[in-house]
Amino acid sequence: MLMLYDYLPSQNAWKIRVLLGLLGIAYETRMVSIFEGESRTEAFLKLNPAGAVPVLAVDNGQAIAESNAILTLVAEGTPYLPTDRLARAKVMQWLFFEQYYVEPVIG
Ligand SMILES: N[C@@H](CCC(=O)N[C@@H](CS)C(=O)NCC(=O)O)C(=O)O
Repeated sequence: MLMLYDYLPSQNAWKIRVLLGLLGIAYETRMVSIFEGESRTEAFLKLNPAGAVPVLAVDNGQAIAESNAILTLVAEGTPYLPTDRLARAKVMQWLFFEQYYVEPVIG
């Protein structure tokens, strides 16, 4: 079962929740109190050395961080991540746009 390390006010974690929900993928949630230092514990830093949510732990114990990397992992093989090169690059265009122009302002 997928495990999402989450923090409810996080817009980056929200994106993961939305996609998992749209695809009907079952997952478990572990809340991380980022303002209480839970994202800076030794255990959490092993999951994501950047000390931030979201993190998605997959079945084999590996974990992936960075919301848009998680989105592409989850979206692979679905219409949300096309195989056509140009269409796929267009998805990447908006994912990079979001991280550069939108996310820092909200953060
Ligand atoms: N670029 C990262 C940003 C992750 C991020 O900044 N997460 C925030 C919550 S939205 C966080 O966990 N901050 C805790 C900290 O930096 O200590 C992503 O897209 O996942």
